[in-house]
Amino acid sequence: MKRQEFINQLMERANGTPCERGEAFAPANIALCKYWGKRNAELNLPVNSSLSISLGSLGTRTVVRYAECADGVFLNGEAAPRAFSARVSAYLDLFRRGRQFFEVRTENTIPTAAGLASSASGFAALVKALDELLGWGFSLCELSMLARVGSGSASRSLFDGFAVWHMGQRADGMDSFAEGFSEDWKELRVGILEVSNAWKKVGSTEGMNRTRETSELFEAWPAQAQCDYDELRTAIAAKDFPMFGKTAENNAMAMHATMMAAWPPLCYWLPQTVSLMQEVWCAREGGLDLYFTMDAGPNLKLLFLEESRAAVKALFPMVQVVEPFA
Ligand code: 2P0
Repeated sequence: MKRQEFINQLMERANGTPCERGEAFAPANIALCKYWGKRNAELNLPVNSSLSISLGSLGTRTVVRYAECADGVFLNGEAAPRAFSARVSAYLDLFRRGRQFFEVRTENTIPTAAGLASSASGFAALVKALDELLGWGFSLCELSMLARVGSGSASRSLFDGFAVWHMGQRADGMDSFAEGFSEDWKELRVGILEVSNAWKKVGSTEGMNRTRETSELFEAWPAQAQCDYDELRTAIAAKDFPMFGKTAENNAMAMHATMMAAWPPLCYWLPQTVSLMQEVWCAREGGLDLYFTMDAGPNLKLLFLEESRAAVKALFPMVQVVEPFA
């Protein structure tokens, strides 16, 4: 099935009222059980379910209006880089009626493309804004499927707190959507350690495809991810922080292992990434309840509880602490 057919199928359910403009915010999300590998690249259907935590007020705010004779895409107040605009316009193509154009103004409160999941908050904010502008009146489940087509991880950015993205089984992707879940964890903290905010050389889409096609270790990934997904759900329900942290960190390391075994090899880490990881391990040996996760980039996201905040701050003075359930 083509992307356009999938969208058309969903659009048959639209029944809202259009507006002159649409505006929305969506949070960035950090996967604790990662999405890595597609069973269908056209529809962004994953080989495993994933689970994430959203970052509260860190994310993307987007305003969409109609434009006269061409799309205008703006990022943080300036004309967006060509690759960024092209990706947004290609996505808008899925929804245009005739010669219809859009102005998209998007502001990020997180570095773009530094592995801080800004394509996730970007596409999630865009579909929410389009829902208002074009009057679809969709549910969050339906919006998550639209966001998924833009970028897989965007499906999870429709929600605050914890979210799961069900991989689904159907070939048409109609059962591959995300949803929030009711558990919260007030004491949970995410600490962002930025190593670099440079644009990455190999994007996630290419990275995933290369890993799936060439990495011997990838065969083991879907089963491990399913296992980690189940353990994280159990750890969250029981508020078992050591189990939660260990599972998330191990899941991230396993994902990176699959990439390193790809050809050409794929390593998103920089020397400073590795030294920060070693500092975390050393602090943990010293009794600090501290774990990390990492996405397709060099930055670390620390996982800890409020009670460890002072110790974490002392160890990493540059850490940006996020309270996901504030
Ligand atoms: C995640 N990542 O679960 C994983 C962990 C990166 C590492 O989802 O090809 O930008 O647009 O569907 O969503 C990044 O992948 O990829 C990502 P596409 P996306 O957050």
